[in-house]
This record gives sequence, structure tokens and C-alpha cells, in this order.
Amino acid sequence: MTLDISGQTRVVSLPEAPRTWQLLIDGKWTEAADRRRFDRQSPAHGVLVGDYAQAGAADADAAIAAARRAFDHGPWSHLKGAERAAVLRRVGEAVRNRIEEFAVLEVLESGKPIVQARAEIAGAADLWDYAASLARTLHGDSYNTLGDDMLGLVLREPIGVVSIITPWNFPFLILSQKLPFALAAGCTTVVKPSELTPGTTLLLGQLLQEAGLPDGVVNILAGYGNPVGQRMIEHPDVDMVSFTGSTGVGKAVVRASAETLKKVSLELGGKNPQIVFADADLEAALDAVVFGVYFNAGECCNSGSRLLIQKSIAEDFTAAVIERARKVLVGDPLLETTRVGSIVNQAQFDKIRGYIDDASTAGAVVRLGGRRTGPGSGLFLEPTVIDRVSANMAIAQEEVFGPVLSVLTFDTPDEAVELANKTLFGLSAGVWTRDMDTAVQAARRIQAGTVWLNSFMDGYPELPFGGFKQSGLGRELGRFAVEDYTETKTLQMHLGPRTNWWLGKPAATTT
Ligand code: TXE
Repeated sequence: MTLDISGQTRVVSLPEAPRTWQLLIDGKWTEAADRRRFDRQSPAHGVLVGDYAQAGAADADAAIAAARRAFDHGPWSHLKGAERAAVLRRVGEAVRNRIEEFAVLEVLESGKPIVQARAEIAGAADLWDYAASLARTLHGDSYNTLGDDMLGLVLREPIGVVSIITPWNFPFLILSQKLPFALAAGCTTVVKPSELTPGTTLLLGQLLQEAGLPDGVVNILAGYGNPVGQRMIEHPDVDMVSFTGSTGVGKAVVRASAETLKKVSLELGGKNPQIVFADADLEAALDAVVFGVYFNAGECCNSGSRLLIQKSIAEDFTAAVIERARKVLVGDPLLETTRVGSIVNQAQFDKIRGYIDDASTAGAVVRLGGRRTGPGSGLFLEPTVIDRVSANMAIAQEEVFGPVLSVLTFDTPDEAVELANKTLFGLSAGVWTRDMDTAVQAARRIQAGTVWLNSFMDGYPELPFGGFKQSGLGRELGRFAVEDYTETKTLQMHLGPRTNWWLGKPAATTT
């Protein structure tokens, strides 16, 4: 145990040396072909925490070849669902047994608070369990209605080799929204975590081996979008890409996959509204608005970054949000009490600060925060509230990905829905009202993949997640999550003598 600079006790000491990692290719831990390495500093503490082999294009090719071999010849895609489920359950159990190790790694690399990191790892373990259950229930369809001479079967087959590319904001949770479902279907994979947060993905590699996953089924490459991610998308031996990240890179993924016409699944950005009507349970809404925007320092695709508040209560409610936001404990993410940690890196910090400055210039009013705060040299940013925002400002249109709330007002439910839909994104939304008609009618008209009524940012493995419009393509989670990693094959089985002769029945044919 060590103390942070304010004299409080950290849950662990800061590492004296960075943890070192290799790449996992075909079941072997290896250096990059060109022996390059890169490292990572904790954004909250400024100390080196990770030192990773840096994959290049040659390593990507080797990993894809291993995944291809494992898919085409290996046992994994041919195992019974029950056998695959057993491995996935063992992984879930192993993650649960090492929650603290995973959580500390995530804190050091991402800057998120330890309490939150533990909950995320536990939630991720649950996704492995859920995917295990789907491995046994994945099934196709049959048609016994096509006449006596025909039986139609619809088979589900694993799609093949899947490239999985993940971001830094929820490194292990987002990985677990993809990988166990691909494995449940029988696919093999190449995984590239964000260059900022590869640790927990690489640690998982060790657990996968211990759980008995055959070599080559999961290959893990720490490295950069270019060239590694790019190669993982373009390579002709890859059948599908599952990507979570920025909308800009999402579009580049679609372009890069076009040459080989791969299936692409995208989970991208959001500019999610929380609509609060005057008749809502305002205490509950207040808590959820503050949670919705400052959780994970706002580095969250689901961030409730736009508060749409009914004019009759706008001033009082905004004042209450500001009061509540002042109480959010920002600081060292290794303290149990911290609720908001550090921004992930200087570039992201500068991007957020740029949006705040631009909003002021455009005529909005920064009523809280907006400045760097302590402790030490960490990249901490004050919870920020920006009032008098209008719908066409960049702060109301673009993903800031920081602890910044924009306040916009409306009079009528129609106006609220119109404002909610007035962005290029469509990931999620929250609606707060005690009136069932208002709630359900708004929910129906909001263009978003998830709408929370009198709640915000709850998630369940059972419920699909993904975006409308430029927030993505396809859905993760839910009972169809495994199907996303399959191809459909139609099997038409003719029974008995031929019945549909093209040139007439030959005379010699007696039956
Ligand atoms: O994301 P990138 P960045 C948004 C958020 C944030 C912005 C930038 O607004 O401010 O994106 O973050 C890999 N081919 N989100 O730059 O670049 C990259 O290595 C293949 C929203 O970190 O999209 C990483 O593994 N891969 C988001 C992953 O893509 C490429 C979460 C995501 O990085 C690549 C994170 C390329 N050409 C950021 N370029 C969400 N939806 O939650 C990069 N990558």
C-alpha cells in the first residue's frame, strides 16, 4: 500500500517497473517479428505501467494465418456446443478469480476508478457465462411444409476468422461483448486491443490457454491501427470484422473491408440525450444525469452528454445538476472513494478542452468546471456543465468524450424528440417523466438503438446493444449475439424419386 499525494491509501502501490508483455500468436508468446516494443504511462500517475511487444504487418499476417489454420483444420469449429460452452465457463470463472488483478491493470492503463473497474470486470465475466449458454442454444431452422419430396433446413455455421478491434474506454468489457460470442459460434479470431490499454486483453490470453482453448483460436496483437488494424481488415483470409471505436475509423473500416466484401459489425460514437420533463421524479433524474455524463469521465459511447430539459424547470434543475456535480470526487483512480479518474491521454484531454473553449466562443456559457484539476500531474478534468447550448453548436453535435454536459431546453414533447434526433448519431437516450404516454411515445420516435425510460445506462447481457444512423452497424449482446458470427446455409433435401423433371420424365423410368 502507498499513499497518494493527499495522504490517502491507494489500494495498491504504483508499480516500480512496467509489466512486460509479448504477442500471442498460434498459442505461443512471442516478440514482434521486427523486435519493436512500445510502452504506456498511467495517465493518472505518470509512471510507466506497461511495456509491450509491438505487432507489425508481418505479425498480423502470422496471426491471421494461425487463425485460418485453426478454423479450417482445428478442432474448435467442430466441437459440440456443450464442449465450447465448458471452455467459456472456465474462462468466466478464471476472470472472476482474478478480478483485482484485471481491475488494477485497467486502472493503471486507462485512468478509470478502481471501484468501477472491479464492477466492469465482474460484468465482463458474466458475459462469458452468457455466451456459454448461447453456445448450446445456437440452432437453425427447418421447413417441413415444402411438400413430401422436400425438406428444407437452415443451418448456422461459424463465419470463420474474425478480426476484433477494440478501444481504450472499456478495454475488457468491450472485448467481452465480442470475443466469447465469436468463440461460442465456433469462430477463430485475431484481437487487437487499443494501443493505450492492451494489458487486460493480453492477460486474458493466459487465462484462455489455462482454460484449454486450442492454439491459434485466439491470437492477440498489441499494436497500432496502422498497420496492424488495417491489415486485419484488408486481409483476404479474414471473414468478418467486429470494431468498436470512433465513427471516423468506423467509416475507414467499411472502406478497407470493401475490397474483400467482409461482414462488418460496428459500434461507434454517440451524442446521447437525457430528456427530462417537468413531471419526472426529479431527484432520480438528477442522479442519473450526473451519473450519465461523468461516469468513466464521460469517455463512454453511451455518455448522456446532452441534457434536454423542459423550460419550466430548466433553471432550477440545471442549478441542482451543478450543485450535485460539485460533489463528484475526481482524483486518483487507485483510491476507493474516487468516482471520476483521469482522462486517457493528452490528445483526448486537449480535444475535450478544445470543445469547451469552442462552445464559449460560440456563445454557450460554462457554468461549472472546464479546467484541469489535481492531484499531481494526472490528466484530471473538472466535471463541466455548459448552459445555453443550441442544437447547431459543435458541442451539441459531436462526440466530446469527456466529463462535459451540454444543456439545451424545450417546451413540448415534439420539440424534445426533434432535438433528440437532431444529430448524426443514434446510440442511446434517456427519457424522464411520470406520464406513460409521454414516455412511450417519445421512446418510439427517438432514433436510437437503446432508450431508457426513467433509468440510464443499465446494461444486461440479454438485451441487444448498438446504434442507429452513424452510431454503428449491427447489434451486440442479446440472444442473437452469437448468430452475428455465423453464416446461414440453406440445405434443400429432395426425398424419393425426382418429381420436377425439366425435359419430361424419361420413358425408361418406371417409378
Ligand atoms: O479511437 P479509434 P481513438 C471516439 C471518441 C474519441 C475518439 C478517438 O470520440 O475521442 O473516438 O479515440 C484502432 N484501422 N471513441 O482515436 O482511433 C485503434 O488502434 C483499424 C468512441 O482512440 O477509433 C483502436 O484499437 N483499426 C468509442 C481502435 O481502432 C484502427 C471508443 C479504436 O480507436 C485504425 C473509443 C485503422 N485505420 C473512442 N485506426 C466508442 N464507440 O465507445 C485506429 N484503429
